[in-house]
Amino acid sequence: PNHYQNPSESAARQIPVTSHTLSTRREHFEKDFPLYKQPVEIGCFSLDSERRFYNDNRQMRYYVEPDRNPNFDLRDGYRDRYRKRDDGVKEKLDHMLHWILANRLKLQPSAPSTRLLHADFVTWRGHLTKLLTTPYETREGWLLAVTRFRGTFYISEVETEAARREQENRTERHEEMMYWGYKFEQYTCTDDTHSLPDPSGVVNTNEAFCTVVQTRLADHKLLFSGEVDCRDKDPDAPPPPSCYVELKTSAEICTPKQRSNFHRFKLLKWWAQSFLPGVPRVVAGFRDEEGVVVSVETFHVSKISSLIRNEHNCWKPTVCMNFCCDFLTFVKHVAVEDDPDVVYLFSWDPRRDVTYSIHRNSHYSFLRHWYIKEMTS
Ligand code: 0WD
Ligand code: CA
Repeated sequence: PNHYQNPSESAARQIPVTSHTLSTRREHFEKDFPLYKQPVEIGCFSLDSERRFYNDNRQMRYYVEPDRNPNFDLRDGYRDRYRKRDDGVKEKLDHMLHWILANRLKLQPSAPSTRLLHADFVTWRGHLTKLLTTPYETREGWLLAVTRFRGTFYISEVETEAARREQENRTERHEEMMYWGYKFEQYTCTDDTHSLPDPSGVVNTNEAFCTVVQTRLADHKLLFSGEVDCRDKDPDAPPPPSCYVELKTSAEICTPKQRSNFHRFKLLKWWAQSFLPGVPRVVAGFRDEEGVVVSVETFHVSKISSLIRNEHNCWKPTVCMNFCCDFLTFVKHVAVEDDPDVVYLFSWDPRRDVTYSIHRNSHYSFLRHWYIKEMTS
């Protein structure tokens, strides 16, 4: 089953919000799979080598299928051909806000109303991925800031203290391994449909192509954006997001224990990330300890959940989607004040419930003045 449904298949669903916390225990979310409409791409944008925004697909790349056993050296160029994005700059929702302003007309319902966007939630795909995997996450908590503005809930992540420490204390080995994923993209992508990949170039992680999709999870209308690695280069391929391909690297699997861990942890993250925007394929490069890709395998997102069924005590898509759905319902109940200066900060640590706190005119505020001004006029 691909798990995308038509609206008619949905039953009336309600969660009782009886307290000021939300449980994340798996057994609470073992219910029928909620309605999740097939995501529709309503736009896209690009970020260039200096992280400048363009309301178009100029950074789109095309997938070139590699050899099944390619021997790609992922360490090549780390010292001399790597321009790393400054991860100290917190961009929050800024690129999405730019996209919304550039596409206001597309987004406004025909009848004028006080509710300007045809969306209940605006966020990054990556934030939703974190919500989907929460019932199974045992290591990293999260902080999500929510602001209700003109009827729409904007969700933007806040870096946790633990994540900040981890970022500051990365080992040289870890820094280099973060490069490997981008290097794999360079071995398998081209800028146009008629040339071959050029691994001799510079890897610049400022560059990005992002899709903007609209969909619905039960009664929550979602508008979110996610970075897309590349697309099928066949002009007759299905339209976006069905032609998109997600690229990943992972350690080579040599033992049953490694295979089980791969199924239980990595495939969960890969499934959640690609299922959300409707990306159907994940191409994985398996690399050895020296950073050499020794094999390449394609995973069809619709088949991932059946691949893992034999795994003892494994994750379930329905738990992920029901938790996300119930969290969004919780947010709607909690974030009642419609004010761009108010942030409801939702906080979660593994083995705990979700809690929240309220902050007015604080450093958590993330909606920009230029955005508020434009959307209020
Ligand atoms: O400032 C922030 N806290 C964030 C900014 C958090 C998450 C995303 N972003 C922005 C950036 O503008 C980036 O271009 O979102 C874009 C990517 O958003 P997403 O698709 O929602 O993020 P996610 O699904 O977590 O990651 C997709 C890819 C990653 O690929 P892999 O295969 O490793 O999952 O986006 C890249 C990375 O290549 N990526 C990021 N790029 C810029 N800033 C970030 C980030 N913080 N995180 C992942
Ligand atoms: Ca990727």
